[in-house]
Amino acid sequence: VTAILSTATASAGSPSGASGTEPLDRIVPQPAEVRTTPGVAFDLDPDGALYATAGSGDAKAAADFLAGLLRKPTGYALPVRGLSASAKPAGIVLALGGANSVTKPEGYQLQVTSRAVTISADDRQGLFNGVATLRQLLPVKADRQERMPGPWRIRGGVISDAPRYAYRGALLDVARHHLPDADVKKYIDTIARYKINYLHMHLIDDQGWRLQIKSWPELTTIGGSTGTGGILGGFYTQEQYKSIVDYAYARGVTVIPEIEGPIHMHSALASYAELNCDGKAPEPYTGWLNSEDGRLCLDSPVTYEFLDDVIGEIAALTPGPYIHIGGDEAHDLSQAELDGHFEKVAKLVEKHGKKVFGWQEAAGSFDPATTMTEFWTTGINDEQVIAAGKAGGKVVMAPATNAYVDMKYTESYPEYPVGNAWAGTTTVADSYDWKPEEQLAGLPANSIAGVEAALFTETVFGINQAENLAFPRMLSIAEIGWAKASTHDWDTFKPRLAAQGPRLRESRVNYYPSPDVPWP
Ligand code: TNX
Repeated sequence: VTAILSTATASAGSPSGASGTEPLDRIVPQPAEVRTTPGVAFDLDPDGALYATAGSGDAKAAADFLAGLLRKPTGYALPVRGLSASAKPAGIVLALGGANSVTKPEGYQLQVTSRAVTISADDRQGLFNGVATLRQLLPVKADRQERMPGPWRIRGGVISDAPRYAYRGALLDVARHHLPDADVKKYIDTIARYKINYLHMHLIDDQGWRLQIKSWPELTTIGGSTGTGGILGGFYTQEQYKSIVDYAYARGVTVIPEIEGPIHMHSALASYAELNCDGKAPEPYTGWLNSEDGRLCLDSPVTYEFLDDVIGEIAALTPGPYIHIGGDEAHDLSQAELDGHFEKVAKLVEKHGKKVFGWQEAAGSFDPATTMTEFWTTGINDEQVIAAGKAGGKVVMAPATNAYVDMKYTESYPEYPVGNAWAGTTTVADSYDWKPEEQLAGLPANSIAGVEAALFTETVFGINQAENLAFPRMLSIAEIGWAKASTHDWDTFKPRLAAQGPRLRESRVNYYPSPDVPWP
């Protein structure tokens, strides 16, 4: 066993594997600034501890998260202790605010000396981002879910880092096929490693309603009973949803729930007759394309009483700032119908204390200054999206041609019907080969909030297939969202991406070993 383990570790390591450390330039996403201190390394002490800024729940949360990751593979106790302002302890230090001020939102400084590993940040996200980087400086065996022999050595140096964009998202469609909560958490584990900070949960669509709403219980008993192709129905109780939200927060990820509308709502219409214009509930829908009977009854006051209840319950369960109100593909509605619907929904979202996020089809119907828009293609509402950007609105770029990770990698991927192809095939190189600021001519660059990798799941049956499509392409999107535009280069990205293979493998992430990438 030892021989196998050491082979795995050596093959995953660097050319400088002799010193037993990971190089500082093998990180995804690429940090803003990296300086190695030659000849210096930190060894984790079997009796060592973590120190978190005393009185800071955020520093303690980041330290608890890191300690929780390290205890199993190291077998060390790694207690988390309070750090007073003047102390300079040996060990791993998580310092919020104070001397090493970083000042950029979500930024951090990670310093490794022979005595201490110090992550300093000015905000909670910064600490979690520093932890994500530190994980990639640890030997690959740190990702093993069993005790491994030391040493646990980290190369000396300083990394100063901050993201290019504030929004780095992953859309996970749990509506087309339900994904059990434990699998959603595993997905969160993986995206958090790469500093993805928003999980956009596509909770509702024609084929399934996945979140328990206590005031409208049939949404889940009927609307949640099935999925695309008639399989993988299911839903999250409010407790399960809360536990997903908490799990994400404990890893630096904010959940954004999406409810759809005015189309893509067949699962609601199938659950309650009174939501239908003709007062009759259709059968649940299990087809692969959009339902033709999935449009809300826009003239009925019941529709908006219903949405008020739903948005109210979701808002109460969701600490994050946004509720995504869908809006995509409502091609058959007039602009007046769209405006009327989105204005009412936006009011409800605001009434329940949240900010509005919506697909680009809704852009012209909102107050651009207070809403966030999600771009997925050119040719729909382009002028309104540009106008929103010019008026101070923020836009998230999720171009289907590059960032929809439900697209097949190649035409022969795989032999069975997993993956869509309507936006073309998307190799790993393609997922990296795009620029947020070049997607929509005329959109001001400073209106771009960030990027999102979307995994729609009509063709995805469970976590193994979800992971195979999402990874490694998610890492391309993470890199585009985080790293400086000036370091964007496939040839230097490729080996950094390759180095993640062994880590993903140790974590049992079923990534696609694309031939684009020189995996070790
Ligand atoms: C388009 S683009 C959709 C989804 C589908 C997806 C499949 C957009 C916001 N909507 O309803 O699931 O394509 O790739």
